[in-house]
Amino acid sequence: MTTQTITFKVDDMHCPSCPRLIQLDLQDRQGVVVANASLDTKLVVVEYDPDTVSPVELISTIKESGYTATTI
Ligand SMILES: [Cu+2]
Repeated sequence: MTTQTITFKVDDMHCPSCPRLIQLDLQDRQGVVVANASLDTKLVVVEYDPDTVSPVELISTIKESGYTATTI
């Protein structure tokens, strides 16, 4: 499996629960290897298997958690 890494900007993270929730929901998604969200930088870094999940689906997952992700 060759993984890829993508970084999203999520400006509406506002407290320490936000990155935790985003990480947990992403890691529940099939194809996500590692998700790291930072409240300080408002960045979410996701390592994923491009054969299983797409960047658009990752954005949808973050949206389902209640946040808006933009590609940077
Ligand atoms: Cu929060």
